[in-house]
Amino acid sequence: MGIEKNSGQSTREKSRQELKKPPMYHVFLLNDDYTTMDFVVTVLAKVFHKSTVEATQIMLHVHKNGKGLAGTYTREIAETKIGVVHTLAREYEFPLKCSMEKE
Ligand code: TYC
Repeated sequence: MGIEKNSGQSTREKSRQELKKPPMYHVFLLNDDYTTMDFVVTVLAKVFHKSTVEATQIMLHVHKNGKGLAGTYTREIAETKIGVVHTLAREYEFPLKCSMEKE
């Protein structure tokens, strides 16, 4: 807060750092034998903002193939989403897990 130091850059100029897009991370849901299909669809809808149709498609893809993409985010957001999913899963006593991979 308060008076900013003048960096010597005009308002129009942006540093290389500011222009660079942040690294992005894919968040994957992993299959298991115990988490209910309904719970996975609810998680995809509430945490990853998927429609019921898309959430169901992703859940069935994970069920058949072992893992599936839930979304792609900056590192902090990806880590937060994974934390939310793992906390919810623990609360409801499901072993549902997520993983993340740099894009
Ligand atoms: N395989 C689970 C079942 O048959 C369903 C499931 C789907 C679990 C996706 C996890 O990420 C998952 N109840």
